Amino acid sequence: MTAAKELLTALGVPPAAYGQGTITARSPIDGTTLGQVADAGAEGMNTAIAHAHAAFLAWREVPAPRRGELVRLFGEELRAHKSHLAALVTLEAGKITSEGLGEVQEMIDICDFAVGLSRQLHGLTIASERPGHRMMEQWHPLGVVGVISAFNFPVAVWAWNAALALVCGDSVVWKPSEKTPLTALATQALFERAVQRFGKEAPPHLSQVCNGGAATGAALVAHPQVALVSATGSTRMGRAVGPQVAARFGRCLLELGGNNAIIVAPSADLDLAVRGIVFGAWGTAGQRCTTTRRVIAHHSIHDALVERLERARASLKIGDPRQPGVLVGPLIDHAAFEAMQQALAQAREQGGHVAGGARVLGSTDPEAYYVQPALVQMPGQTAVVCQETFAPILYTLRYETLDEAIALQNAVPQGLSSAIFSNDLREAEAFLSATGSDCGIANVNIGTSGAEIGGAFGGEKETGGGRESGSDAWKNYMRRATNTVNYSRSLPLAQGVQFDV
Ligand code: UN1
Repeated sequence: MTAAKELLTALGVPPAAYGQGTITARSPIDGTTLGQVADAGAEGMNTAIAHAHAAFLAWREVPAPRRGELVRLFGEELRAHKSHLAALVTLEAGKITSEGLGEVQEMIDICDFAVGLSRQLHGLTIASERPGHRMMEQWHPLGVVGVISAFNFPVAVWAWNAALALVCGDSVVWKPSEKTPLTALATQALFERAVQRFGKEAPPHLSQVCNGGAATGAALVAHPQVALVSATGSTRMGRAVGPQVAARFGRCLLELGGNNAIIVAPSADLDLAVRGIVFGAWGTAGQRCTTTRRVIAHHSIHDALVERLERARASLKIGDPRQPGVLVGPLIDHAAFEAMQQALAQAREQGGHVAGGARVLGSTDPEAYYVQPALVQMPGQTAVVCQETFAPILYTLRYETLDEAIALQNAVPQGLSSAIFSNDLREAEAFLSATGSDCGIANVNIGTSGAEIGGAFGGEKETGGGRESGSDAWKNYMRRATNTVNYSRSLPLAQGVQFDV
């Protein structure tokens, strides 16, 4: 409690903001209560959206490079408070220290990206078929952007959305995970500081946070004035959100479950592969949507690889994520632990050989859920392997031909991230080709997690199809207008249509 209070105070959050309310923030490190936060509820959410819409109407008139200046100032606040916010991420989400810092670094990086972008929000000029005409497209601000984020990246994923939305001229309403309300309050406080420094051009309520449960989120999803709902979480959540937003013809950006595989080919550099797999599978306690959940290894190197992975697995340091040398911190809560145990039981039933997976440190930390990472050799890609379990479980499979490996990699419902370790150019390129990996992210000789913000992030199939952060993902946050201007003295019709008046 004290540590959280110190951090929140340093980050500018007054104690009253986390002194009472129905949402309890707990640290997965030891189960202690960090604070109580109020649930905005549907009413609070609707009020926030009305305010956000008014803010949007003002903000869209501020020139984009000037909007970028606000995001630049926010990036400065993040730089200045990086260690405090990172420590709070560690406390509330259970990430190891370097990953907490990495998460805040992703926020800083997307701010930098968005600042540059604020001078590059460009449309095309397109050849018109009519003489004396010019055709072009413009990108205009879209409206209120709703962001629903998950506990595992409690602040970075919001920042990917908010930094872009703000330079694009939108306002933002954020519904964070109920499991991580405090990091959201802290981020909001830093944003408010940036607004103060920026001055009056920023309307009030430009970016707001509404903590809350299902009813609060549902109000955001249902509201006709929320032009875009960007939601990160489980496929189950996306299945509920997507159709509701579609029913009101709103826009959705979904970033849902992954079931990411690494193919290890005979020519692979096994040192690299082991390093990539160990971090990808067991780092972050398996709680990234980009976590490596499957290894598909060529039969000629399978046993050697598994042996090395098992050695690495057994030597990983599990425990308090603030301690140096720890790679595997706690699972977020008891439900996550139960889900992991259930998946391991199913894996055994389906013919798997399980190493690890047991609870540890239960006697010293009875209210925290630390587990040994699990390595599970499977006889085939059974039902349990096809589902995403948000825990450090790695399934291994064998293959004979690359076609077979790619078919296995693609034969799951999710399509987020994927990788091949191979020093054979033909294999690597085949994996990246149209007939290769069907994922939104496909890598060669690096793991499945830890994507940089400069690329578009997201995936296909049950991952939801959304793309956020880099590349041209900004287009999600704007509306496109096609404009044709006639500067001639006649009115020719398109497609050569003639008519007389
Ligand atoms: C997530 O787990 O929701 O690629 C996002 C990565 C991070 C983002 C993960 N940059 O692992």
